Amino acid sequence: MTLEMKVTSMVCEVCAKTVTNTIKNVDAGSEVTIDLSTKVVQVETQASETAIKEAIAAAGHTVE
Ligand SMILES: [Cu+2]
Repeated sequence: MTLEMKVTSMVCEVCAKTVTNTIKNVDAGSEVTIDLSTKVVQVETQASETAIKEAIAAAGHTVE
């Protein structure tokens, strides 16, 4: 399924990379697309939205 969420704390490429790696730690087969200008993160994954949001929050980012 495709999930879409906003990670409002991302400000640069390093943040985007952190978020991407965090999501891939939850589901290595996921596809992550990040638009830094809108802070929208799209994830094609088998993992649950809750699991991904919790992992992003645990990495120190703010997810809506
Ligand atoms: Cu950053």
